[in-house]
Amino acid sequence: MRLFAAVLPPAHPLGQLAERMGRLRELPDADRLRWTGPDDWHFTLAFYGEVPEEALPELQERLGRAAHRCAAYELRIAGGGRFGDRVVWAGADGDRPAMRRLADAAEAAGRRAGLPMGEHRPYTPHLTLARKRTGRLDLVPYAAALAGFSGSAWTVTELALMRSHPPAPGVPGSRPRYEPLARWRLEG
Ligand code: 3AM
Repeated sequence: MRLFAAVLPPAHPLGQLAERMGRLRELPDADRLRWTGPDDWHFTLAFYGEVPEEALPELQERLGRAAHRCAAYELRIAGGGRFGDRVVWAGADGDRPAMRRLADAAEAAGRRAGLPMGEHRPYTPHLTLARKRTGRLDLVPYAAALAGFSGSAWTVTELALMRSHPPAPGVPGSRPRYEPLARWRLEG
């Protein structure tokens, strides 16, 4: 099963972001992007890829330990950016060093559980809002429309293990569905 670790923002900041996203969806060519919605929104901490069933108990055990070591922290959804011409995302402000420590701990949990984690990349906290479908599209105006956005702060108190169900093959507009499998309180 396809798994990743994430931070799930609460309803209020998600609603604020949804309101701002209205502006982005009015930009020219917005229909050439595949948009995500508040039900999907999360900050990925670490991506585990396809995890065999038998590796799940150890991954959960390791994630539980990671959450035990990491402290709760303040976060807000703020600003935004793009990954090249592929992805438009909203960013995070607040205790970013604590977010990075949590992401590092989630990545280390995967590695210690024996999962092939790939190379370690610098962590960019982001919440994916849209992905390009096809062709060339300048995403700068979308990122610019998020400049100055700052949602309400909240305290991140949990780490979630998420399952990603792939989109239905051959169904236009079909999106992956995300399901929380387990959550742990941050207790460090
Ligand atoms: O929602 P975001 O974009 O933060 O991009 C994928 C998504 O994160 C990411 O994992 C999350 C759940 O699917 N993802 C998918 N394939 C990936 C890969 N090969 C990946 N991240 C890193 N490497």
